[in-house]
Amino acid sequence: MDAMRILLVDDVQVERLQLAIRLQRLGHSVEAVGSGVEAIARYPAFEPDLVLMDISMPDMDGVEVVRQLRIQHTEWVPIIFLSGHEEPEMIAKAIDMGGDDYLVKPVDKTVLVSKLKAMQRIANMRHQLKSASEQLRLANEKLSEQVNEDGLTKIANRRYLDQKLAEFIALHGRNNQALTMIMIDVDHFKSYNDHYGHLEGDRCLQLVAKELKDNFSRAGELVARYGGEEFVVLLSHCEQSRAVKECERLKQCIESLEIPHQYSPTAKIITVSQGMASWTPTGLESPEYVYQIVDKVLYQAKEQGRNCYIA
Ligand code: GH3
Ligand code: MG
Ligand code: MG
Ligand code: MG
Repeated sequence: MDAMRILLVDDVQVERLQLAIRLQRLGHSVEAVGSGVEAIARYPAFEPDLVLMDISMPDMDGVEVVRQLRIQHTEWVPIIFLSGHEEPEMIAKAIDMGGDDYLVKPVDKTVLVSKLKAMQRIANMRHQLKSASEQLRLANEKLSEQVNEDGLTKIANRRYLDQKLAEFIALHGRNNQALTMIMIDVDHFKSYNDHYGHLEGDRCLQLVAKELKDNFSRAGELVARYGGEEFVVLLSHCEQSRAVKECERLKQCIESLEIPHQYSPTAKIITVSQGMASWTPTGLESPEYVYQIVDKVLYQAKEQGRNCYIA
């Protein structure tokens, strides 16, 4: 039998010590207390796998102690009552009040060992269930993160962006506050792929995404991969004048990566073009509508020669 942590409660010292010694000889670690009040106090820190609870005790009887333990601790721990009485009504009442089993004193050694075994089986099952549900919880957490994450760049994906944009529009509409969207497109990226290979292209997108994420990581800022080599930065409570500065900062931080792009007619490094819009939403704009507007502005930035932003 695996060792259990057993909380033993009995007001009669001799009986308590005798039983404690027997349990210890069976290999269990025992915390023996002489009253219900002590039992309730010791229970949380001791974290028992099993409670053996005398029923007849002067200050608070065992049935009441168990009732309180069951209320205070939602996590189920098996409890076996100990009593000199073997009337069926007594047993029924004890189990009704939250006990899992009942042992008549003086406790027969064979019966004790087998009942401990039964409780241990249940306790083991409980541990397994607990760790399985913890694993499930972690897996679910990871899954819900992945649902919102772009696989290549590990930043927010389009799905998450759509959702957040709708929320931002509603919130800024309600609060009458300015919202900024910057749509970013990597310049001459097709030729980057063509010359450096698709894998290098992927690596380049990862670097650009990380740079954006590192630079726009404050509360109310969101960086997402819109698709392909296009990214979006959303800036909460951000008006035109600040937004222009953010575009300039963004331009410089991508330049500062100095990712060589020998075949770019714009510069010999990777650059981006940006289309930006700052406005106070009515709250009724659809995300699609906003993307369309900002995409048109981005197109103008491309027309103007790239590595620039248009507001
Ligand atoms: P422009 O300056 O006008 O934006 O030119 P461009 O070449 O960047 O634009 P275009 O739309 O012609 O090309 C975008 C390229 O981005 C084509 C596509 O293969 C590449 N691309 C899109 N997604 C990925 C990706 O996940 N990985 C890699 N390596 N390339 C991608
Ligand atoms: Mg007693
Ligand atoms: Mg593009
Ligand atoms: Mg491009």
